[in-house]
Amino acid sequence: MPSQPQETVYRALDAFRIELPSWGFANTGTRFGKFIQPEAATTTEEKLADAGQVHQYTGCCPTVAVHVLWDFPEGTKSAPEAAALAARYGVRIGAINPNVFQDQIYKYGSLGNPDAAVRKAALDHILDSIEIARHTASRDISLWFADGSNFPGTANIRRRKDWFAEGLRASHQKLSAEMRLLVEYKPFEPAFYHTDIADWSMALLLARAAGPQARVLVDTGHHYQAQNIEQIVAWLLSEDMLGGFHFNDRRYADDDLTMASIDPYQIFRIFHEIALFEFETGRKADIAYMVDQSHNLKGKIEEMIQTAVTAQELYAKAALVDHGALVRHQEKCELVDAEECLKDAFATDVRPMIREWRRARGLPENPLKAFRESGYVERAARERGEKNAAAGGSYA
Ligand code: RM4
Ligand code: MN
Ligand code: MN
Repeated sequence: MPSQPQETVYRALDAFRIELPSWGFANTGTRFGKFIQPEAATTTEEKLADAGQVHQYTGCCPTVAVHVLWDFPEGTKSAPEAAALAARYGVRIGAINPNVFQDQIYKYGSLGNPDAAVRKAALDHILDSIEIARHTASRDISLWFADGSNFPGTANIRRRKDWFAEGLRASHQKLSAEMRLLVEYKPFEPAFYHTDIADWSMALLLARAAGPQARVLVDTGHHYQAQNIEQIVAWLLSEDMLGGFHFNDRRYADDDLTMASIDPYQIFRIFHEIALFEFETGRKADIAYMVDQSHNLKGKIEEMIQTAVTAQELYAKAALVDHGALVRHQEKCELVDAEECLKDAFATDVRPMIREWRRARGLPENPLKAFRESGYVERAARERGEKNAAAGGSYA
């Protein structure tokens, strides 16, 4: 018979899924160059195969987010093949990420571009992405815009806001009933003076302007230092506007380091706000948990397994908070007791319970070890090494 905390952990983990990014499996770098890993994925098929490995050993990553330009070179035509490949490797295509920041036409923006023809091109690409989502049975269209400006006075901030609202509204009209538009924000980079969707409240206003199926996407790396991210999460939950997360960690800016590698308590506090919301409302928050990191030195698949396992641990810890006691302590302003509810749960070593859960679900107790023993990395390095070396590490 599982003990009561054990049952809580089982229930939490049975319900927890986290989506992997296809772009996290290919060689990427910093703006100074790339360090090549011979085993990294070189094609969409290889990205899906590698993501399938993470799911096989952790059991909690059944879907893979894709970037249209990088994974669907022929747009909608590539969709059936990608969906079939995903199935072959035991995963499904998850969120569709339009790419309206790479083409030359987007030099001065996409939906916020002063040129109506460019705005239309961006909108058309988003509409194509929605079409792709229909083919892949994906629920979420995940929108991140690089739009902004670099010097004061060079862009009409108000007009661009209106163009964004217009473009998002037009995109929303094409959604099927079960789809969602997720609007991501980011304070700076690549634009360094103003970014059109710079924070959660701008994303919230634009999501509201877009229509009832639009929500806000919180990328944990997209905040200023010291910003209280869990408060943003609590507010979005209370407004029923939290659509999903891009998890990663950071020390300085949008560093895209491994989730919870720098500050695990941050992710725990986010999960805690969600668990408390679910406890108080009695309903499950409808949130897409996704990873958005593309670290370039650790082994890609190992890093994703590490991420999934850490996410499970922190999610389980948050489930262990004694919510009844916490609410009572909060009401009486018993500050130390209230805070201790969080600290107790965070300090609990959930790993033995998670090992038990894995055993009960037919998963390896130590996913990283099992993956290492499979020899997959060595095989991939042999098969992909030459292709990766030929691609080179330079941007020149
Ligand atoms: C951004 C943001 C988006 C990602 C792009 C490539 O910083 O996090 O989610 O798709 O990078
Ligand atoms: Mn992101
Ligand atoms: Mn980012």
